[in-house]
Amino acid sequence: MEIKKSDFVKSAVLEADYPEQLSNVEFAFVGRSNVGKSSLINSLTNRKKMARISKTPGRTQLINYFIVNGDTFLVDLPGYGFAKVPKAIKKEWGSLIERYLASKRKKMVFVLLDIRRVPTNEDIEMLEWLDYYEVPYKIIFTKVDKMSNNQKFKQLKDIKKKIEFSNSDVLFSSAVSHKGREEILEFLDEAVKEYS
Ligand SMILES: Nc1nc2c(ncn2[C@@H]2O[C@H](COP(=O)(O)OP(=O)(O)OP(=O)(O)O)[C@@H](O)[C@H]2O)c(=O)[nH]1
Ligand SMILES: [Mg+2]
Repeated sequence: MEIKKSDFVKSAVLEADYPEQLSNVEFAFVGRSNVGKSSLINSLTNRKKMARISKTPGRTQLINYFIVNGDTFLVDLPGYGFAKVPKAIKKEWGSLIERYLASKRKKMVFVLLDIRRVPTNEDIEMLEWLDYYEVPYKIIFTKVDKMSNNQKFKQLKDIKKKIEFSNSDVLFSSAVSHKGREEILEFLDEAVKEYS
């Protein structure tokens, strides 16, 4: 997929706020705060700040909808894993994400994992949630520019002690060097065909 045009659509909390579904499947990005969700959306769309314009500072946790090529939504979901967040906010985050996952929308989720970190319990819970709600997902390892190939393969071995996957089944990305961008765009094309 070549992304020729992209725009911010709206922020949403409740399902009633989500924009009306398009015929194409939508792609949501989940992962720890700081893993690079917004940066990846900006990299894919070639927009420097699009996924940030709508970023509300402070406590508000919103689902941000973007549309690409007029026919496909990219959905930026709020990150998890902030150590200092009060319990009430964590609960709010949980309901927001769960409502989205449980919704009947045709969706495919990208789970972003920082290649330099071993997945946390929250990452593992996210994968279990996706299985539970039967949402198709794909793992993308981010920030690969921070590691050499050797380090990368060693790190993948450690990560596999926590979660199961095969190297050929996951994607790799750098929002800095744009490595992996083409593969992800190709994947979007295939997924639109498969899931729409
Ligand atoms: N080196 C490197 N830095 C990255 C990459 N992707 C993101 N970053 C940096 O990581 C930080 C967090 O990126 P964001 O895109 O804001 O992360 P996020 O997942 O959207 O975070 P939340 O919105 O808080 O959930 C920023 O300083 C980015 O510049 C990458 O591929 N390589
Ligand atoms: Mg973000």
